[in-house]
Amino acid sequence: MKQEILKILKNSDSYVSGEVISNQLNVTRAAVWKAINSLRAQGYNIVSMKHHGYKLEDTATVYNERELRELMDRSELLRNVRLKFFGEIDSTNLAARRDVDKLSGTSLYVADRQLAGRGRLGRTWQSEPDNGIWLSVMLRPQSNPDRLANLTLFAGLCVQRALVKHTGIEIGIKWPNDLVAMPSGRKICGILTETVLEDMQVRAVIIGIGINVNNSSFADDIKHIAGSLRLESGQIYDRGRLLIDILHELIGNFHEFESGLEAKHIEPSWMEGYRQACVTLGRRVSVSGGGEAAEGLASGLTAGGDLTVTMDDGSIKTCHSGEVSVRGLAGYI
Ligand code: BT5
Repeated sequence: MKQEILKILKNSDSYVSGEVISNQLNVTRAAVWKAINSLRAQGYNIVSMKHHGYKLEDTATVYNERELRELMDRSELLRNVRLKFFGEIDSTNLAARRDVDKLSGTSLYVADRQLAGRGRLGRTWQSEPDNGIWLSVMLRPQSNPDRLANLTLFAGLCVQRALVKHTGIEIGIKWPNDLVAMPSGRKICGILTETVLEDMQVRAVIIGIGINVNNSSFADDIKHIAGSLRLESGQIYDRGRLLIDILHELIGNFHEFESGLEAKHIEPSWMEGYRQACVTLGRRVSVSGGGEAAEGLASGLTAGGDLTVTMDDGSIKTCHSGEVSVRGLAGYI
């Protein structure tokens, strides 16, 4: 019944009386009142006025499975994508992993809060409720695993494009795939891509994306590096609509990524776009991983997405994402 009441309220610009709703649904006024209260508890902003009835003010702050499903169903591209929404979960990447053998096709996992959000190299991702987009997309590309090495860069580029289009904020990519607001250099988004293999064949790829959207503050240990879309622009964003734009960019362009995989040794066409968005290139960096950190200049990006660094001793180091940590010397970038 809640679903039907929402439909009635969404279709009306003005107040709808309890009597009209109860007649239309053939239920008592008390039942309508109870359902309205339960919808309010779920975050729907339903106002009531004596002698006029109920009105749904806006759904921008509502972030749940019902609203997301409705938005996805309006899109031809997303209609057939499976959605699992969690108020709370350990990690959306782990939720996807648990489904690898159970489901086929493209699936989306979204949570309002993660209790064990994961970063790369065993690090943690802080995922407080109400303000962020914590999502994982599970895709099933037909490819050989080493060809997928730069998927994580491609995902970063897609999310960067969607965020720039949606918010107008200047956002750059810190190699390999942190999205940072410019010029502050604060980290708005992190991406964790995992490949699930079976007999050296790709069973699934899970692209986990964490975006600080409406956060107004952060825990002490990350407050010097973290930023949010809201802190950059002063605006509050509708997480559902933003998420849909991200999916359009990512899933909509995935065939471009896959077709680039066929052309062996040839740089994929999207790589130039990545280079342009990458704020690490041309900066001094410190490279660490399996040894002492050393400094140099981030000088280029290979067709496979590796970062080349001209070290201060004149040698050239090729950095693979996941194996090294590249820290900018001027702030976080
Ligand atoms: C990342 O790792 O940036 C990848 C983060 C991926 C998170 C998504 S959320 C949905 C999906 N499910 C998951 O469990 N994970 C994915 P890395 O480059 O290792 O960065 C981690 C570091 O970023 C931490 O060590 C902190 O310094 C910092 N950090 C943690 N939480 C942050 C936040 N909310 N905003 C900005 N920085 C944060």
